[in-house]
Amino acid sequence: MRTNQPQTIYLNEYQVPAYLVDHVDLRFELFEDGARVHSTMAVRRNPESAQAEAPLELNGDSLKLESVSLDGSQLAGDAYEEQGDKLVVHTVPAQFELNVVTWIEPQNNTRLEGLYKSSGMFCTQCEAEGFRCITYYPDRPDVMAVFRTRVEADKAAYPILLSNGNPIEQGELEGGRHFVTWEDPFPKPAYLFALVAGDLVEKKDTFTTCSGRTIDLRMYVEPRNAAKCDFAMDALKRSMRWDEEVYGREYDLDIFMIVAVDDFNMGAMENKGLNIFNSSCVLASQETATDASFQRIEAIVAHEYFHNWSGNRVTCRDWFQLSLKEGFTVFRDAQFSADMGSPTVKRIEDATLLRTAQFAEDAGPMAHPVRPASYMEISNFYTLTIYEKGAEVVRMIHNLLGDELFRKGSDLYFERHDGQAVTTDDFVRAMEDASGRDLGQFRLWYEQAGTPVVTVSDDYDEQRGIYRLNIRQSVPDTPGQSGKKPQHIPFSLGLLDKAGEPVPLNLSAEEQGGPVERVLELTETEHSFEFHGVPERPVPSLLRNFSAPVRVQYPWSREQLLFLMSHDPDGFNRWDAGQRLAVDVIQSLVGAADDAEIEPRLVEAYRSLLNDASLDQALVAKMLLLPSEAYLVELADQADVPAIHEARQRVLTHLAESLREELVACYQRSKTQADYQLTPDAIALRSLRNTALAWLLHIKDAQGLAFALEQSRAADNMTDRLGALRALVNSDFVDEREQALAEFYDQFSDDPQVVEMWFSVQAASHQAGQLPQIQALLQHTAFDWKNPNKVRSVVGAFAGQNLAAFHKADGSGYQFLADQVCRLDDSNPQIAARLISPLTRWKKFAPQYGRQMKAALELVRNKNELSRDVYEVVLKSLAD
Ligand code: 7MF
Ligand code: ZN
Repeated sequence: MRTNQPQTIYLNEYQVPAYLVDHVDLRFELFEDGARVHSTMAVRRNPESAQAEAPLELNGDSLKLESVSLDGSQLAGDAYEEQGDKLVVHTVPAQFELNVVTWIEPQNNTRLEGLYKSSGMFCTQCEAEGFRCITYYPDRPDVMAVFRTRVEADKAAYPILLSNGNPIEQGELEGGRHFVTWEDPFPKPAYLFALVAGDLVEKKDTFTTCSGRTIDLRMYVEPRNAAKCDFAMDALKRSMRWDEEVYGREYDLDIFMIVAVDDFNMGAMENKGLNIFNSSCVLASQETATDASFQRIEAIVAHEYFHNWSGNRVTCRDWFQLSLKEGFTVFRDAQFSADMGSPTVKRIEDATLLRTAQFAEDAGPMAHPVRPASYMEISNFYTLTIYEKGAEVVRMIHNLLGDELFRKGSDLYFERHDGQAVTTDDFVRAMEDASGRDLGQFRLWYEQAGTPVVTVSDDYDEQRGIYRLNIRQSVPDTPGQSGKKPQHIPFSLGLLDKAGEPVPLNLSAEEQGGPVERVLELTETEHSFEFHGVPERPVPSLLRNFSAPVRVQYPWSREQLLFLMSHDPDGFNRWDAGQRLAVDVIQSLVGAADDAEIEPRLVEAYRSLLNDASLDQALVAKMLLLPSEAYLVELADQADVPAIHEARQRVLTHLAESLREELVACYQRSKTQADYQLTPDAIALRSLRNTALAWLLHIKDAQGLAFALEQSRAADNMTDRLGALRALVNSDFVDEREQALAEFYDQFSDDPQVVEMWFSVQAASHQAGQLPQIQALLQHTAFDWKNPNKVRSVVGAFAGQNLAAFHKADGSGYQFLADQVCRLDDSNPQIAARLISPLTRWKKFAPQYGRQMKAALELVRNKNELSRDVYEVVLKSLAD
C-alpha cells in the first residue's frame, strides 16, 4: 500500500507561472555510467503574475544536484532547498541567469521518461513531464523558451548527435569525444525537447515547400533497419503536401528528422524538428509489415508531422488542455487518411474504436471530460477520450461550420495564437469568431463526461403523409458528475421508401423537394420533427456517417436492418445495419439452448455479400467482420464473457458451414496475381481473402487448410503470411498450427517488429493463448520485460483481446494480470498503469467475475511503494 497520497491537480487552481524562461543553454556530457547536464536559463519574473515576491520553483525527478549558481555565483547551501520533487531558490532578482548542474543515469532509466538508453543509443521522451528527469526546470507547457543544446559523447560509439532545430557547430574533443550544438529558434515548452545519440544510419531526402524552400528530410535508424525507411519517408512527404493544400500550413525549420527507437512507451512523439518513433510505428517493408501496419505508420507519421502546427507552433496552456492538440491532430490525421484511402472504411474503423473502447472508458471509473477538471498523474490522461472523442468534437465543429468556415476558423486560430500556449476554449472561440456561429452550448462536449444516449421513436400518419421522429437525449452520470445538461448534437439522417429510394425531407407542409439528407441539430432534451409529403412509412437511416459520438437507440426490426444493409446510400450505415443485425442475432444466442435456431436471414445477407462482386469490396470486407467480443461486452449488462464468446463462435461456425462454397469461391476469386500494391482495392481483396480463410479454418475445413499452407508458402507479403498464420493459430489443427508458428519464428526471429506480431497472434488467440501458453511465451528468449512492445504484445494482447481466456471463471486471468502489473510497476509505471485497465471495469461484469476482478485490483492496491500512475487507476476503480 502507498503511504503518502499523491496530490490531485485541479484545473480551477491554474495560475500563470511566476517566472518565465526566455532562453536555455543545455550541455550534455554523455558517458557509459551516467550523464552530466549543465543548464543555463535566462529567467525573468512574469509581469502577468500576481506573486511578485514568489520564490523560484523548479521541477525535478530522480536528479542528483551537483551545483546551482545565480548570475555567475555559486549559491550558498541556505539560499536554495531541494524539496523532494522541487528545487526552490528562496530569493531571486526580477531578471537573472540561473545555472544548474545535475547528474543522471540514463543507463538505469527503465521508466523510459526523460533521457534513457535503448539498444545502445541515448534518446529522450519528455511529454508530459519527462524533462524534469533531465534537469531542474519549470516543467509546464506555458513556459516557452528558445533552446540551444550541445551534446558531447564518444565519437566511435555515438557518431550521430541530434537535438531540436538546426545544427550550428560541431567539433572534436579530447579522448576520442566529439560534440554537436543545435539551436531551435522557435520558443517551445520543455516537453518538446529531444536528444538522440547513437550509431545510426542516415536516410536523406528533400521536400520543396509551397513557397519554394527546400527542406532536408532525414531518418535515423539502426543499420539493420536501413531497408525499412522508404514507406515512412514517402508518407512524410505526402503529409507535408497535404497540410499545405488542406490547411495552408508550411513547414518552418530547414530540417525535419525522424528517429526510430525500439524501447518506447508510446507510439511516437512530435519533438520540434526531431520526431521520435517507436520502431513498430515507423519501420516497414512489404515482407515484414501488414497492410494494417502500413496504414498505421502513414497515420502516425502524419499525426506527428501535423503536430508541428497543431501542438508545437500553438501549444497547450496546461495539461488539462491536452485535447487541444491531440483531438485536433487526430481529426487532421483522420482527414488525411480518408483522403489517402477509402473514407468510408476509415470512418468505420474510427467509429468501431470509439464505440468499443472510448464508450467503455466513458462508462467506467476513469471517465473524464475531453477537458478534464482534475488529475493525479497526467500520463493516465492520454486516453481515448482525449484523443478520439476529442477528434469527434472537432469533427462536429467541422460539420456544423462546413469546409470553408472551418478552414477560416483554423486559419484564425493559427494566426491569432502562433507562438502561444492556449486552451480548448481559445480554439472554440476562433471557430466562433471566424464563422459567426454560437458554440456556447456546444462547449458542453468539452466539459461533460459520458456518452450521450439518443433515443428515437417514430410514427406515421398515413392520411396526412406525415412521418414524425421523436428524439430524446440524455447524458449519463459519471464519477463526480451528475444531472447533466443536454448537448448540441448534429444528427444526420435520411429516409428510404420501400423501393430503397431516398425520400425528400420536407420539414413543413409548404416545403417541397427538400434535401434527401439533413443534419438535425439537437439542443433540447426532447425534439419532435415532422416530415411532410411522405407517401408511405419509410425506413429511417439514423446518425449517418456517425455524425456524433453518441449511442443511438431505435427499435429496428431485423427486416429493417436487412433492408438498410443492402439499400442505404450511406456506406457507413449500411455497415452499421449489418453490425446491429449481427449483434442482435448473437445476443439472442447468449445462454440459449444448443439447438436454438440461428437467424437464416443473416446467412442469406452474408451470402449476397460474398457473391456480389459488383459491391464495393472494401466495404464488403468490413461488413463480413462480425462485431468483436469487446464490442459485445461493451453492449452487455452484467457481462458473462465466456457465454458471449460461445454465442459468437456458434454464429461464426453456422455462417462458415452454411457458406462454405461461397467462401471457397471468394477465396479463389480474390487471389490476385498482380504484384503487391497498397491501394484500397488491393487491401480490400487481401482482407476479404484472409477473412474467408479464417472462417474456413474455424470449421476445420480441409480445403481451407490446404489454402492456408499454400498461402504461407507462396506469400510475397506479411499481410498474407500473417493472415495464414492467424487462421491456423485460431484453428483446431493443433499440429499444423504448432508447425506454422515454429517455421514463422525461425524465419523472422531477427526482426523485433515481426516477433511482436508473432507474440500477439498467439496471445490473442483462444486456441493458442490459454494462460499456461501465455506463461510459456513470457519465458521465450525473445520476450523482454524492459521492452514495452513485448509486454503489450503478450500481456496486453491476452487481457485486451483474448477475452474468454482472460475472463476464465476461476479468476486465474485476473490474478495473472495483477501479478504482472505489480512486477512492472517498479520498472515502468506508465506501462503498468495502462496494462491494468481491463480490470478497472469490474462492475460491468456478472458478479462471479466482477468479484474476482475486484480482488485482483485490491491485490495491486496492497503492493508496497505503488507508483502514482497505478495508484490513481486502482484508487478510482475501487471507489464506490
Ligand atoms: C496517432 O500524441 C494518434 C495518437 C503523445 C504520445 C502520440 O503525438 C502523440 C504524443 C500517446 C497515445 C497515442 C498517440 C501518441 C501518444 C498517437 C499517435 C499517433 N504527443 Br500516449
Ligand atoms: Zn499526438
